[in-house]
Amino acid sequence: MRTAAPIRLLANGRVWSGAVPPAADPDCPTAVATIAEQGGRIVAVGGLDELRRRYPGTEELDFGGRLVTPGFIDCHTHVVYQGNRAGEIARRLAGESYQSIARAGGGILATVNATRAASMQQLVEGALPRVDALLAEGVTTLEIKSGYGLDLEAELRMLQAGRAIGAQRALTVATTYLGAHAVPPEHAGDAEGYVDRLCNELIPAVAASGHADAFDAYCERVAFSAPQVARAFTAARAHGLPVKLHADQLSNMHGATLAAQHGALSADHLEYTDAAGVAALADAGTVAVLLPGAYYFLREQQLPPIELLRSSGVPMAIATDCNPGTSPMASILMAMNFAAVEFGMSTAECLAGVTIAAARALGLHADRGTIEAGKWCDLAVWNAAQPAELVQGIGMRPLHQRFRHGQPDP
Ligand code: DI6
Ligand code: FE
Repeated sequence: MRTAAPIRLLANGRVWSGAVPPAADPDCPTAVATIAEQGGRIVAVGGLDELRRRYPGTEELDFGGRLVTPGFIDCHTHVVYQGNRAGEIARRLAGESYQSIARAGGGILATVNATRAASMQQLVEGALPRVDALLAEGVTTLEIKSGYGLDLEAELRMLQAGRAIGAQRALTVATTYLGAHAVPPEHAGDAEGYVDRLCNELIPAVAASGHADAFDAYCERVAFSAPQVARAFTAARAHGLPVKLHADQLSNMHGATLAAQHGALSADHLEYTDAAGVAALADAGTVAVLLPGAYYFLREQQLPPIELLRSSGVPMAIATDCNPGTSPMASILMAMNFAAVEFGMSTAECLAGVTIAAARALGLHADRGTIEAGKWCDLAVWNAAQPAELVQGIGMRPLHQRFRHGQPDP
């Protein structure tokens, strides 16, 4: 006979559950509560006395009145890559644009060359310091994109590296096949030919491998046009991969509308998205993923339409976009701080942005992103009394402890 897993009471936390939307919860209120955990799941949230009566004789752990939030979710990263592009910062500070560096063979293609030359093990080892920095800030779910391989073998190696990272750390990894990130060198000047290959060979093979949970594309003048992305999205969805889009980052390519038309999980960046794009996102239920690290690092001037997204009820997620070229930032707390300072997002929006909205951007909101019975017991316990401290500070290392599926980090 199998015995049920024991129940544990995680007592005396100052809990921000994330279950109330930011618009209805602008002050991010917390309540002292106890979380009952069994088999990695939350089975109840309530008062300690009540839960002691309901589950007598169970093990108890005391949070000492610390702030407890859902484990953070970084829903847009490129942490798997090889090489570095540190040389580009001097060129950009001297006035060269990101687009012109990309056209001259730098940018994404520079990382593609280094990534193609790396083994799966080298990719994992290269990514782990970045991943560990995110874990040290309470991240329990991490999206990892491919897109620096661009041929079948190298893309599969990147995706498998993502899966291996999820196996080597107490972490859920969602992998995304970023097959339309740049036109690979073999197809230079022939984006259409590459998109044909993507639709006919690469997407079917990657989908069949089971190594990708979603498909992503970069819709930009330096990357792919809206009609090219539309073709790739149609193929991806036909092969069972939900889609996401790097949309309207550097120019208004009507990417938000395109993403919404394809029922995308998320449209990401959105600096140049117009009112029609926001309305399309709202209608489709597509999440807006805001990436203030890239905005900061590229010294962008065009702010994403935050007020319009807010008033239209589009869920807003916040992610690091951790990548070697445009957002070399492995800090989810810094992304939240930038979202507040640069984009004017409220504390409640910043918190929701890295929890429930981020879960939604990955299609994983049914079982993570809030502290509620039935969800995974993924928690971050903070040396803080109130959520605003997490948004306000920079470099403060406020994490006390992380719980993933009910298990505390050692
Ligand atoms: N995400 C991306 O994938 C591109 N920009 C962004 O914000 C390019 C990343 C790179 O330059 O490597
Ligand atoms: Fe990105």
